[in-house]
Amino acid sequence: MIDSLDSLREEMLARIEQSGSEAEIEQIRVEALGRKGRLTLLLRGLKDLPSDERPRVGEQLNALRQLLETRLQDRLQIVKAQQKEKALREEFIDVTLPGNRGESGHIHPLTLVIDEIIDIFRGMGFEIARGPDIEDDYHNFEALNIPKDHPARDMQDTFFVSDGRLLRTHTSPVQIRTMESRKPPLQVIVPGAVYRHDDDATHSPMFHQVEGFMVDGNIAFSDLKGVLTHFLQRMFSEKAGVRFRPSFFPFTEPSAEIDIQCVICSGDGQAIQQRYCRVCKGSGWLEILGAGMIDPGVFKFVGYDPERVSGFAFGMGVERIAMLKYGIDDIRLFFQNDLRFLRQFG
Ligand code: FA5
Repeated sequence: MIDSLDSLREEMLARIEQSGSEAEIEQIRVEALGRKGRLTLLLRGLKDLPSDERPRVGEQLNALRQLLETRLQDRLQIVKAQQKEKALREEFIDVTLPGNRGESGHIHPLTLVIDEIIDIFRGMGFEIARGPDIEDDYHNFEALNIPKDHPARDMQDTFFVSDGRLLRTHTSPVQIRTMESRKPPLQVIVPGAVYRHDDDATHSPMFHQVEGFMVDGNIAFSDLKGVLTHFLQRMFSEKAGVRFRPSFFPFTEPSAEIDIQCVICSGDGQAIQQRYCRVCKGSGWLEILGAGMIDPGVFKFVGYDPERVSGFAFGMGVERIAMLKYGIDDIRLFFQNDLRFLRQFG
């Protein structure tokens, strides 16, 4: 009995010493001191010993139990401390390392330009209206003085949807929708997407326009000229020359196209360093918007009396303005989502 006690002590103390986890320590404790543990069984066997040996052996067994309990407890403290230290080492955060900077997006150049246009017109007292991208024939054409079979319909190659509806080819239908629901005085701009069957370096099947119109008792062509000249000089340069040329739109009379002096070659026509200017094609001028006095026929469609009200309207291509402002010579760059292009506007 005493021999087996000695070898049990040696074995258990060695195993406790080598144990490396809480689970392992618990396993040793159960094996030695659990209900069916080796030491427990020895303690139970005491009663079978001759009575004169019992006190001595009992004393030794109890001493061993106490020793094992103490060592197990000590080992548990050490293992826990080691684990904590290991976890702290592994979880160490070096706060001096440079962080991973999240990439932040920025506003698309077309949105920048639309916002700037809106800002300038707001400063002149214009309010903003919107209309549907899917239009009916009446608002996109008929009420703008473009009857069916009118050759002016060919000016804008149209995408038709079902039920005779179409993707609006310009923002002018919002003129009609606004005048149908409201009375003058009106001073409104309409930014929005428009669609045409067009696709090359200067034409996109989806592009943006900003429509503008002013209607009141006594609006004259000089008002149109003043508003647009102010807008163009704010948008480009105080010194930029502005030119009004006679033109034709079915919904305005008289009509004009407005040119601005080329911002790339400063109206010289000869490109920077004596080369031909690609943007204005050597003319020194760039067409930037269409405009005119609202045709009396249009007023009749919306129930206004052309004898009592007059007004002007204009429509500009946003991409065209952005191309001029930033010196971009291919409209498709705006829609290709090439980050190298877009980042330049951050
Ligand atoms: C119109 O769309 C008229 N509604 C403008 C207007 C409004 C005139 C009110 C009078 C009164 P136009 O088809 O010219 O007009 O288009 C206006 C501008 O849109 C053009 O000057 C051009 O800058 C731009 N544009 C036209 N087609 C495209 C296209 N496919 N891609 C990009 N821009 C275009």
